[in-house]
Amino acid sequence: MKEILEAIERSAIRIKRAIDVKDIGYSQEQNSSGETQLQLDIQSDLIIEEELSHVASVHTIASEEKELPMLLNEAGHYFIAFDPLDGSSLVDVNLSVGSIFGIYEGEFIGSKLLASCYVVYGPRVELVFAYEGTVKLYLLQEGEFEYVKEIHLGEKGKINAPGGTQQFWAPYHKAMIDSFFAQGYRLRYSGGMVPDLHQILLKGGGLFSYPGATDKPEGKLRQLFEVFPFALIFEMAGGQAIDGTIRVLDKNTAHIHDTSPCFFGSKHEITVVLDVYGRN
Ligand code: P6P
Repeated sequence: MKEILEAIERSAIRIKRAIDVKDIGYSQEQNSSGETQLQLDIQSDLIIEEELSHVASVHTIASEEKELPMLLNEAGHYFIAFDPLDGSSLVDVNLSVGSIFGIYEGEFIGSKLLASCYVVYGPRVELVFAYEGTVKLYLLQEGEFEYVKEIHLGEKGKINAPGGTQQFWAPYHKAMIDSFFAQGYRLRYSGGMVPDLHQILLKGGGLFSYPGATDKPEGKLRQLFEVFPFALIFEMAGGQAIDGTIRVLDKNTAHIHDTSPCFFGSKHEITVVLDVYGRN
Protein backbone atom coordinates (compact mmCIF):
# COMPACT_ATOMS: atom_id res chain seq x y z
CA MET A 1 0.00 0.00 0.00
CA LYS A 2 2.94 2.34 0.69
CA GLU A 3 4.09 2.12 -2.94
CA ILE A 4 0.60 3.04 -4.13
CA LEU A 5 0.47 6.10 -1.87
CA GLU A 6 3.91 7.15 -3.13
CA ALA A 7 2.77 6.76 -6.75
CA ILE A 8 -0.28 8.92 -5.99
CA GLU A 9 1.96 11.54 -4.40
CA ARG A 10 4.22 11.61 -7.50
CA SER A 11 1.12 11.87 -9.71
CA ALA A 12 -0.25 14.76 -7.64
CA ILE A 13 2.96 16.76 -7.98
CA ARG A 14 3.00 16.23 -11.76
CA ILE A 15 -0.73 17.06 -12.10
CA LYS A 16 -0.32 20.24 -10.06
CA ARG A 17 2.48 21.27 -12.45
CA ALA A 18 0.21 20.56 -15.44
CA ILE A 19 -2.63 22.59 -13.91
CA ASP A 20 -0.30 25.55 -13.40
CA VAL A 21 0.97 25.61 -16.97
CA LYS A 22 -1.11 23.36 -19.24
CA ASP A 23 -3.35 24.66 -21.98
CA ILE A 24 -6.83 24.24 -20.51
CA GLY A 25 -8.49 23.93 -23.87
CA TYR A 26 -11.00 21.25 -24.69
CA SER A 27 -10.01 18.12 -26.60
CA GLN A 28 -12.06 16.63 -29.44
CA GLU A 29 -12.73 13.60 -27.22
CA GLN A 30 -15.59 12.70 -24.89
CA ASN A 31 -15.38 10.44 -21.83
CA SER A 32 -17.67 7.48 -21.21
CA SER A 33 -20.15 9.79 -19.54
CA GLY A 34 -20.37 11.89 -22.69
CA GLU A 35 -18.49 14.81 -21.13
CA THR A 36 -16.08 16.67 -23.41
CA GLN A 37 -12.59 16.07 -22.11
CA LEU A 38 -10.20 18.89 -21.26
CA GLN A 39 -6.60 18.45 -22.35
CA LEU A 40 -5.92 18.45 -18.61
CA ASP A 41 -8.28 15.50 -18.04
CA ILE A 42 -6.34 13.45 -20.57
CA GLN A 43 -2.96 14.64 -19.30
CA SER A 44 -3.86 13.83 -15.67
CA ASP A 45 -5.17 10.40 -16.67
CA LEU A 46 -1.92 9.56 -18.47
CA ILE A 47 0.20 10.74 -15.54
CA ILE A 48 -1.61 8.49 -13.08
CA GLU A 49 -1.59 5.52 -15.46
CA GLU A 50 2.16 5.91 -15.91
CA GLU A 51 2.93 6.23 -12.20
CA LEU A 52 0.73 3.25 -11.22
CA SER A 53 2.21 1.12 -14.02
CA HIS A 54 5.47 1.06 -12.02
CA VAL A 55 3.78 -0.43 -8.91
CA ALA A 56 4.01 -4.26 -8.98
CA SER A 57 1.09 -4.76 -6.58
CA VAL A 58 -1.41 -3.09 -8.92
CA HIS A 59 -3.37 -5.62 -11.01
CA THR A 60 -5.90 -3.45 -12.85
CA ILE A 61 -6.77 0.23 -13.10
CA ALA A 62 -10.05 1.87 -14.12
CA SER A 63 -10.26 5.56 -14.94
CA GLU A 64 -13.32 7.76 -15.18
CA GLU A 65 -11.74 9.04 -18.41
CA LYS A 66 -11.57 5.59 -20.04
CA GLU A 67 -14.40 3.28 -21.13
CA LEU A 68 -12.76 0.04 -19.96
CA PRO A 69 -10.45 -1.10 -17.16
CA MET A 70 -6.77 -1.71 -18.01
CA LEU A 71 -4.75 -4.74 -16.85
CA LEU A 72 -1.31 -3.66 -15.62
CA ASN A 73 0.12 -6.75 -13.89
CA GLU A 74 -1.42 -10.25 -13.60
CA ALA A 75 0.62 -10.83 -10.43
CA GLY A 76 -0.77 -7.74 -8.69
CA HIS A 77 -3.81 -7.80 -6.42
CA TYR A 78 -4.95 -4.19 -6.00
CA PHE A 79 -7.62 -2.83 -8.35
CA ILE A 80 -7.46 0.98 -8.45
CA ALA A 81 -10.32 3.14 -9.71
CA PHE A 82 -9.64 6.84 -10.08
CA ASP A 83 -11.06 10.14 -11.28
CA PRO A 84 -7.90 11.87 -12.53
CA LEU A 85 -9.14 15.45 -12.29
CA ASP A 86 -12.60 15.76 -10.82
CA GLY A 87 -14.32 19.07 -11.50
CA SER A 88 -11.72 19.95 -14.14
CA SER A 89 -14.06 22.48 -15.77
CA LEU A 90 -13.53 24.64 -12.66
CA VAL A 91 -9.83 25.13 -13.50
CA ASP A 92 -10.61 27.90 -16.00
CA VAL A 93 -12.33 29.92 -13.25
CA ASN A 94 -9.48 29.15 -10.85
CA LEU A 95 -11.52 27.13 -8.34
CA SER A 96 -10.14 24.09 -6.52
CA VAL A 97 -10.24 20.67 -8.20
CA GLY A 98 -9.11 17.21 -7.16
CA SER A 99 -8.03 13.64 -7.93
CA ILE A 100 -9.86 10.72 -6.31
CA PHE A 101 -8.62 7.13 -5.85
CA GLY A 102 -10.33 3.96 -4.62
CA ILE A 103 -8.02 1.01 -3.87
CA TYR A 104 -9.99 -2.27 -4.10
CA GLU A 105 -8.92 -5.81 -3.15
CA GLY A 106 -9.28 -8.12 -6.14
CA GLU A 107 -12.38 -6.58 -7.76
CA PHE A 108 -14.26 -3.33 -8.29
CA ILE A 109 -17.08 -3.62 -5.76
CA GLY A 110 -17.89 -1.47 -2.71
CA SER A 111 -17.40 -4.26 -0.19
CA LYS A 112 -13.83 -4.78 -1.45
CA LEU A 113 -12.75 -1.15 -1.05
CA LEU A 114 -9.67 -1.27 1.16
CA ALA A 115 -8.40 2.31 1.07
CA SER A 116 -9.25 5.70 -0.41
CA CYS A 117 -7.25 8.78 -1.26
CA TYR A 118 -7.94 12.20 -2.68
CA VAL A 119 -5.80 15.20 -3.57
CA VAL A 120 -7.09 18.80 -3.47
CA TYR A 121 -5.39 21.24 -5.88
CA GLY A 122 -6.26 24.60 -4.32
CA PRO A 123 -4.31 27.50 -2.77
CA ARG A 124 -2.30 24.60 -1.28
CA VAL A 125 -2.05 20.96 -2.36
CA GLU A 126 -3.38 18.60 0.28
CA LEU A 127 -3.80 14.83 0.29
CA VAL A 128 -6.13 12.70 2.42
CA PHE A 129 -5.57 8.95 2.83
CA ALA A 130 -8.05 6.61 4.55
CA TYR A 131 -6.85 3.11 5.45
CA GLU A 132 -7.23 0.66 8.33
CA GLY A 133 -9.75 2.86 10.17
CA THR A 134 -7.90 6.17 10.16
CA VAL A 135 -8.11 9.23 7.89
CA LYS A 136 -4.87 11.18 7.62
CA LEU A 137 -4.27 14.66 6.18
CA TYR A 138 -1.00 15.58 4.42
CA LEU A 139 0.21 18.96 3.07
CA LEU A 140 2.59 19.36 0.11
CA GLN A 141 5.58 21.41 1.27
CA GLU A 142 8.74 21.83 -0.82
CA GLY A 143 8.05 18.74 -2.93
CA GLU A 144 7.15 16.43 -0.01
CA PHE A 145 3.76 15.50 1.51
CA GLU A 146 4.09 16.19 5.24
CA TYR A 147 1.70 14.55 7.73
CA VAL A 148 -0.56 17.11 9.42
CA LYS A 149 -3.23 15.34 11.49
CA GLU A 150 -6.00 12.74 11.67
CA ILE A 151 -9.46 13.84 10.48
CA HIS A 152 -12.54 13.21 12.65
CA LEU A 153 -16.13 14.29 11.97
CA GLY A 154 -18.34 15.69 14.73
CA GLU A 155 -21.73 14.12 15.49
CA LYS A 156 -23.42 17.16 13.91
CA GLY A 157 -22.08 19.86 11.61
CA LYS A 158 -22.91 23.31 10.25
CA ILE A 159 -22.38 22.97 6.47
CA ASN A 160 -25.00 22.09 3.86
CA ALA A 161 -23.68 21.30 0.35
CA PRO A 162 -26.74 20.58 -1.86
CA GLY A 163 -25.79 19.19 -5.30
CA GLY A 164 -27.89 18.69 -8.38
CA THR A 165 -30.43 20.86 -10.18
CA GLN A 166 -33.08 22.11 -7.76
CA GLN A 167 -35.88 22.16 -10.36
CA PHE A 168 -35.51 18.37 -10.71
CA TRP A 169 -35.37 17.55 -6.97
CA ALA A 170 -38.19 15.61 -5.31
CA PRO A 171 -40.36 17.98 -3.23
CA TYR A 172 -39.45 16.10 -0.01
CA HIS A 173 -35.72 16.49 -0.84
CA LYS A 174 -36.11 20.24 -1.36
CA ALA A 175 -38.05 20.56 1.91
CA MET A 176 -35.28 18.65 3.72
CA ILE A 177 -32.52 20.85 2.24
CA ASP A 178 -34.49 23.99 3.15
CA SER A 179 -35.01 22.69 6.69
CA PHE A 180 -31.25 22.52 7.25
CA PHE A 181 -30.88 26.13 6.09
CA ALA A 182 -33.78 27.15 8.38
CA GLN A 183 -31.74 25.67 11.26
CA GLY A 184 -28.80 27.92 10.37
CA TYR A 185 -26.63 25.57 8.28
CA ARG A 186 -24.26 27.47 5.96
CA LEU A 187 -24.40 26.96 2.18
CA ARG A 188 -20.98 25.76 0.97
CA TYR A 189 -21.07 24.43 -2.62
CA SER A 190 -18.49 25.09 -5.35
CA GLY A 191 -19.49 22.37 -7.83
CA GLY A 192 -16.25 20.54 -7.12
CA MET A 193 -16.90 17.33 -5.18
CA VAL A 194 -13.37 17.12 -3.77
CA PRO A 195 -13.09 20.62 -2.24
CA ASP A 196 -16.78 20.54 -1.18
CA LEU A 197 -16.33 17.30 0.75
CA HIS A 198 -12.86 18.30 1.99
CA GLN A 199 -14.40 21.39 3.56
CA ILE A 200 -17.03 19.32 5.42
CA LEU A 201 -14.36 16.89 6.65
CA LEU A 202 -12.05 19.66 7.89
CA LYS A 203 -14.77 21.93 9.30
CA GLY A 204 -16.18 19.22 11.52
CA GLY A 205 -19.18 18.02 9.57
CA GLY A 206 -22.49 18.68 7.86
CA LEU A 207 -24.13 17.21 4.78
CA PHE A 208 -23.16 16.87 1.11
CA SER A 209 -25.96 15.57 -1.08
CA TYR A 210 -26.26 14.65 -4.74
CA PRO A 211 -29.66 12.93 -4.89
CA GLY A 212 -31.47 11.01 -7.55
CA ALA A 213 -33.79 13.41 -9.36
CA THR A 214 -36.10 13.41 -12.37
CA ASP A 215 -33.21 14.39 -14.69
CA LYS A 216 -30.79 11.87 -13.17
CA PRO A 217 -32.69 9.14 -11.27
CA GLU A 218 -29.42 7.38 -10.34
CA GLY A 219 -27.62 10.63 -9.53
CA LYS A 220 -24.55 11.98 -11.36
CA LEU A 221 -21.56 10.88 -9.28
CA ARG A 222 -19.82 7.61 -10.20
CA GLN A 223 -19.78 4.75 -7.74
CA LEU A 224 -16.26 3.40 -8.18
CA PHE A 225 -14.33 6.62 -8.86
CA GLU A 226 -16.13 9.15 -6.63
CA VAL A 227 -18.91 7.86 -4.35
CA PHE A 228 -17.30 4.73 -2.85
CA PRO A 229 -13.88 6.33 -2.12
CA PHE A 230 -15.50 9.24 -0.27
CA ALA A 231 -17.92 6.88 1.48
CA LEU A 232 -15.00 4.97 3.01
CA ILE A 233 -13.33 8.24 4.05
CA PHE A 234 -16.50 9.57 5.72
CA GLU A 235 -17.13 6.27 7.53
CA MET A 236 -13.53 6.04 8.79
CA ALA A 237 -13.78 9.68 9.93
CA GLY A 238 -16.85 8.84 12.04
CA GLY A 239 -19.59 9.83 9.57
CA GLN A 240 -21.83 7.93 7.17
CA ALA A 241 -22.51 7.64 3.44
CA ILE A 242 -25.86 6.45 2.05
CA ASP A 243 -27.88 6.57 -1.17
CA GLY A 244 -30.93 7.78 0.72
CA THR A 245 -31.84 4.40 2.14
CA ILE A 246 -28.81 2.07 2.29
CA ARG A 247 -25.06 2.35 2.91
CA VAL A 248 -23.51 3.13 -0.49
CA LEU A 249 -20.67 0.65 0.05
CA ASP A 250 -23.29 -2.12 0.20
CA LYS A 251 -24.57 -1.28 -3.30
CA ASN A 252 -24.04 -3.56 -6.27
CA THR A 253 -22.05 -2.27 -9.23
CA ALA A 254 -23.15 -3.64 -12.60
CA HIS A 255 -20.87 -1.46 -14.77
CA ILE A 256 -17.70 0.41 -13.85
CA HIS A 257 -19.31 3.74 -14.82
CA ASP A 258 -22.45 3.24 -12.72
CA THR A 259 -23.56 6.24 -10.67
CA SER A 260 -25.40 6.45 -7.37
CA PRO A 261 -27.41 9.03 -5.45
CA CYS A 262 -25.22 9.95 -2.48
CA PHE A 263 -25.38 11.64 0.92
CA PHE A 264 -22.14 12.09 2.87
CA GLY A 265 -22.24 13.54 6.36
CA SER A 266 -22.09 13.51 10.11
CA LYS A 267 -24.29 10.99 11.89
CA HIS A 268 -27.01 13.50 12.83
CA GLU A 269 -27.54 14.76 9.27
CA ILE A 270 -27.56 11.24 7.80
CA THR A 271 -30.18 10.21 10.37
CA VAL A 272 -32.37 13.07 9.10
CA VAL A 273 -31.90 11.91 5.48
CA LEU A 274 -32.79 8.30 6.39
CA ASP A 275 -35.94 9.53 8.17
CA VAL A 276 -37.07 11.77 5.28
CA TYR A 277 -36.30 9.22 2.54
CA GLY A 278 -37.74 6.41 4.63
CA ARG A 279 -41.07 8.23 4.78
CA ASN A 280 -41.30 9.06 1.01
P1 P6P B 1 -23.58 19.88 -10.52
C1 P6P B 1 -17.98 17.94 -11.27
O1 P6P B 1 -18.41 17.96 -12.63
C2 P6P B 1 -18.79 16.87 -10.56
O2 P6P B 1 -18.56 15.64 -11.17
C3 P6P B 1 -18.43 16.82 -9.08
O3 P6P B 1 -17.13 17.21 -8.84
C4 P6P B 1 -19.43 17.77 -8.45
O4 P6P B 1 -19.77 17.44 -7.11
C5 P6P B 1 -20.64 17.64 -9.36
O5 P6P B 1 -20.17 17.20 -10.64
C6 P6P B 1 -21.36 18.95 -9.54
O6 P6P B 1 -22.50 18.69 -10.31
O7 P6P B 1 -24.71 19.20 -11.27
O8 P6P B 1 -24.02 20.34 -9.13
O9 P6P B 1 -22.87 20.95 -11.26
